[in-house]
Amino acid sequence: MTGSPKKHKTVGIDIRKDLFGANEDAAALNKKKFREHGLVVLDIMGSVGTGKTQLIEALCDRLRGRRQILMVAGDLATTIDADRVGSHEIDTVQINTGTACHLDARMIRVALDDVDLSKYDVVFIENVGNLICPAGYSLGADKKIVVVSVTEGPYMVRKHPLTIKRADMVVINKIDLADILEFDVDALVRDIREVDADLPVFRVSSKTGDGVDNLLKALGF
Ligand SMILES: Nc1nc2c(ncn2[C@@H]2O[C@H](COP(=O)(O)OP(=O)(O)OP(=O)(O)O)[C@@H](O)[C@H]2O)c(=O)[nH]1
Ligand SMILES: [Mg+2]
Repeated sequence: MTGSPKKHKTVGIDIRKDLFGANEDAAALNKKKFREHGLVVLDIMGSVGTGKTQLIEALCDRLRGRRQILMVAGDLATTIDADRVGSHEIDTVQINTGTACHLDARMIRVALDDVDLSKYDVVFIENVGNLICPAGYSLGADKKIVVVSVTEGPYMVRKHPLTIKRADMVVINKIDLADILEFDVDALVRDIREVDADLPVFRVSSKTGDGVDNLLKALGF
């Protein structure tokens, strides 16, 4: 062979680093803004139908007159959850994500850009219903709360250990249905303990109100 060898260029692109790195930066900015306004911000995630909205409604009812609340609803296409929480005289901001299975920090920034955050003490963010995508995206919230419920079957925690690992709290919801469904709540708690022995776990029925006051207390309200 004659001539100089061809030059080859190899570029390593770490998609995870680029994507998640940009999100982490945006989340840090959100966090700074939330701190400036003295807000408590909770990112509530969980599979479809575990009771995220019902839990937020229960928390809002108990905080009525004590805290000014804003709810941010993440949903692919509808305003159903925002309307439900709005019917409790709570201000809401809807984010329709279209095809995205999670909220990200930039969406939160854009959605809250023209909102006067000084009016509020607490922001409940309801993430898009699933147990996979939301866990990887920080929003700048103080806590990530994962809601699992007894209607999803016994394997949710074992199948989604990473989501549990990234949570600050787990709510086991719909405990009012545990006996009817012959659901072993203690076994689910053990599964959670396997992933993180110290993770705070709350047994709640957002419907009957059981355990909601305990959760509020743990949240510092
Ligand atoms: N029995 C019982 N039903 C509940 C409880 N919490 C929620 N539900 C019911 O479960 C269904 C789903 O509740 P949602 O609050 O809409 O659940 P979600 O997690 O917000 O659902 P998506 O936003 O669609 O992901 C509704 O029919 C609720 O009334 C509970 O603690 N006990
Ligand atoms: Mg909902």
